Amino acid sequence: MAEHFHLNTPLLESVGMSKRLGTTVYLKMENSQPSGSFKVRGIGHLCQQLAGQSKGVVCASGGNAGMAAAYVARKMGVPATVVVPSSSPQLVVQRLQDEGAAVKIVGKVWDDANAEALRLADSEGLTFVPPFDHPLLWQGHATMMAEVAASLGAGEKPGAVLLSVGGGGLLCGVIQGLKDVGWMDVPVVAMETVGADCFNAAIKAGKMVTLPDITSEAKCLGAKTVCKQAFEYSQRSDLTVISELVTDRQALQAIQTFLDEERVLVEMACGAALAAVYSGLIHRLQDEGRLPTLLRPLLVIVCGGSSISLDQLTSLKHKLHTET
Ligand code: PLV
Repeated sequence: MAEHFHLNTPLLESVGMSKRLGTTVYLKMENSQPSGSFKVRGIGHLCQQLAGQSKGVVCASGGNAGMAAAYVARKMGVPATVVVPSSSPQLVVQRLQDEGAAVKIVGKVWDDANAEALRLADSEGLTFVPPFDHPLLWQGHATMMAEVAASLGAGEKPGAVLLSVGGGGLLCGVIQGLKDVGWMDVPVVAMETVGADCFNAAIKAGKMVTLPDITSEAKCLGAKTVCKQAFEYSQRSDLTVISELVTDRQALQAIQTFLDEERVLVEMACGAALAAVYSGLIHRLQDEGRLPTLLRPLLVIVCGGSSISLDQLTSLKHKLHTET
């Protein structure tokens, strides 16, 4: 079996973003992973540890964790079942099936699908693959930061890391990776969309909270409750985690600008992070003194995502411009 399933992804300099921010912006191109997102790092690692002798894996997903589970399971020769909520577009269901997974559509949002996946794991004896809440996932995601450190070379260190938060697995993995390479003092800007903002809501409340519903179009950020480890990191005084929100419209605008400037199409979950640069939020954080004015290079995790196509982009444009 392969040593691992993920690739060492390119670290690209973005001319357009660098020009906007007045500092170098690096893009960690996780969209170019097999299965289309960073998820294969953590899920590959978890499955190697837990699913070797498995009669099958089951994963509940907004889409991308499922894509990674299906890919890894196919490579391991193990059957995969992916449970998605009805909010996942048909194109995601199709891509999961093309990847060889059996797909079940259960419930309205990810939390509903997850309850069904847990039930199936129990009743069918399948290995449960969580999309964001497991130390093995964070360990797998952490490899991203070791790669960035190697690509940047000695002496160069990012001024901040920009990423998206759904259930918080990527955040936990990146923080773990920052620890591993000795960059604990690097602030992390954690982005969500309004309506898929469980991390921001927990920070505001000062405790873990469960959102009543997911109303954002960034369905892959749509966990109602953030994982406990992510919340705990946000409360620590030796780490800087800045939680911010953008609207769906800003995330959509960011996808389009990114497509134009970088010629890469990513989904809304990723657009949330990109929007921090394009909407001027990073500048605002600098003005407010929450990020240094003379920022060292900004590292953007381009988390990717399969839940997008030109048709899907067009339908999002119609939906978000006519609704309000
Ligand atoms: N998506 C999860 C959880 O959905 C999933 O099942 O695929 N960027 C992309 C493209 C993602 O797919 C996700 C998570 C994230 C960012 C956020 O990662 P997290 O959940 O580890 O914070 C409900």
